[in-house]
Amino acid sequence: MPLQEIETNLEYWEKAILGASTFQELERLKADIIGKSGVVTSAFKLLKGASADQKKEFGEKLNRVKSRIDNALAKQRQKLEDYAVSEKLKNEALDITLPVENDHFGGLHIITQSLRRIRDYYSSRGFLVLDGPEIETEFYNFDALNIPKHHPARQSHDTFYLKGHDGMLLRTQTSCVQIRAMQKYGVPLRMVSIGKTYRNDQLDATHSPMFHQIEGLVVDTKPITIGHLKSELRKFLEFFFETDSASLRFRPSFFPFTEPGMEFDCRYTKKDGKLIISSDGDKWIELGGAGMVHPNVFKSCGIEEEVYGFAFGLGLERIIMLKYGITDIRNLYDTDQRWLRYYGTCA
Ligand code: FA5
Repeated sequence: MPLQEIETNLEYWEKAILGASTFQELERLKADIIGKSGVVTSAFKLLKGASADQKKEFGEKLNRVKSRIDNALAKQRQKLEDYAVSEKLKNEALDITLPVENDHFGGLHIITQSLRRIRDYYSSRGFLVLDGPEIETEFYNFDALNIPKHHPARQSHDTFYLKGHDGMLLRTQTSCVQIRAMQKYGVPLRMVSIGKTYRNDQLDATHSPMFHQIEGLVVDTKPITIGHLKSELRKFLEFFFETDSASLRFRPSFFPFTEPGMEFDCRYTKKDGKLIISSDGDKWIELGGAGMVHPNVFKSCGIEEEVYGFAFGLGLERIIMLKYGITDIRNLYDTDQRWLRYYGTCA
């Protein structure tokens, strides 16, 4: 094809390229115009026998034509690719309005369900429901709780310390939130905190290196007694275990942040292999620790006036296990769908 004809055809070819609706059409046009035996390629070949001046003049013109064809091809290729992607996305989009094929919906884990129930219970009774950091300082986890350095109680909590961060640790108890709360809100105060705690305990049927604790604290300038503590714990256990008669007993124990300190047990009975919390029970089961707040704890929170208070702490997993007859704490962290479904965690 003579060069003049090539130049006149240029716009026509560009239009054809930019109108191509498939990759095949585009490839065919490319082959016809600039492919091995395409018209433009053939015209280049004709230049071989031309004079130097002709080579220069026609060569430049042909190069210009080729470059416009290349541009048009690239532009249309991009357009077709974009279109293909958007079509693919459109076709692959999830239509969430379609009915699901089975009825296995997700659900809240039994720990989350219990945690929320307990928070709602305390919040409806006027307690502040607070959270604290899981990465704590030695001050909040130990010092302020009257557990000085080298005190044996520090060793009894097998603590995870943070490498390279002096004095930072994963909290071993939620009692640190007591301190933060007294510092922030002062007295009077009624608070609970439920959250994760960590200890370097060997994983077995009743111990996990990560578990949840429930912490409660009531402080006032008016006298508060062990009687108040006992009544508060009884109310909570009746609520949690859904019984109208829980019976509690205290046994002396030692927590450096309480004076006196005690552990509390609850009466239970076994019926058809299930444990029932009831004041008619003939056995006792240990549930947690409690006591009257030690004066040194008030001091470390900057409280100088005469105040009274009690505190208690228990393990969430342990009371869930008792309530639902779960014999191995590890089941709570496994992802066995049948187990989860059985305990109402997924439908
Ligand atoms: C404490 O941690 C005290 N801070 C509780 C307290 C609060 C006492 C306020 C007095 C006043 P203790 O180390 O006993 O106490 O732990 C409390 C509960 O956490 C235990 O009764 C148990 O139910 C649970 N617990 C402890 N270690 C583990 C573990 N490794 N796995 C699961 N639960 C655990």
